[in-house]
Amino acid sequence: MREIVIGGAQMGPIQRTDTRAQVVDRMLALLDQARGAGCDLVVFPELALTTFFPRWYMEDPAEVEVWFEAEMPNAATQPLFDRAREYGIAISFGYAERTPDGHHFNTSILTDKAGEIVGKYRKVHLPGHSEYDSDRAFQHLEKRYFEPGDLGFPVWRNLDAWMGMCICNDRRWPEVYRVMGLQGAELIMLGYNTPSVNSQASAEGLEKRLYHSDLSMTAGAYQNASWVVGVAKAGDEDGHPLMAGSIIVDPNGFVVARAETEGDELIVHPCDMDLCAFGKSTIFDFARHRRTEHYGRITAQTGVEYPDT
Ligand code: CDT
Repeated sequence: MREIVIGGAQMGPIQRTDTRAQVVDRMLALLDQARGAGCDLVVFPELALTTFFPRWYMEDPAEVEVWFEAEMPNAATQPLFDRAREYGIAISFGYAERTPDGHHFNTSILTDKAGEIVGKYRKVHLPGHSEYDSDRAFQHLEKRYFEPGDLGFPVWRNLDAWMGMCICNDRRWPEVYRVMGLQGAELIMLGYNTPSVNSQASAEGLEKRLYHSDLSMTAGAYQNASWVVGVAKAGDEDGHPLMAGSIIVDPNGFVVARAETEGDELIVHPCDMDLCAFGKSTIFDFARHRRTEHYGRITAQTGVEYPDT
């Protein structure tokens, strides 16, 4: 048995005026809880350090830059790395990254139990648009503020398991899980900020969004015989609701832990990485059953191309 006790550290809303220090204090409180629960690894959401700023249209580059981190760790996040190292807990969290040569990515990092960064992922599937869209009820400007990730979907050996990451909208694309599955991923971690609808206004709309989130992650887990941990930033950010629904999914596609609130909440499950073995060796024995000669379209084209009639 290779058990990793995993904590999904869902975060409630972060308002535009909240400081990094306030947010890191909340993350430290979740890390304290995780220590009490015996966690080996804690997964925080996408863009965990700030409000989901891509909802705001900004033209002034200086106004944009304040949401980005030029280094990691930095003064604001060092306490998180220090506490994680003290507790011997590996962590993963998302943030907006500005590289030394001026590139901007929606990034997440993974540490080992000594607080050293062992993995970095930059979000590949950027939803939304890049210019102000007056037809939209709300803006979603990830394409304006970020470049598509340039690191692919690597996996790393950490805590005696193969681990990979993706971010939010990535979770809806089966290719993402498969590329990591083809590298033996046993655990896929992701954070998300998914715009929602007020549950009082539309319970049905919220139910559908939660279902699609579950469906994407449970399918990715089952079809690649991998654990999947999906962690939300949730609740009302300056009048903009984000859905919750953080889950831990086992390699058979079953949800084994689920958040019940829209606030800061830790979900925990002891995840045995050896549970991946049966699916990987039998049901989805890729080497024996995959027929790549028929999959060319997956990488050769993006949009739909109908056959000539
Ligand atoms: N952050 C993120 O990727 N959110 C998307 C919603 C985009 S709606 C324009 C998601 O797939 O959850």
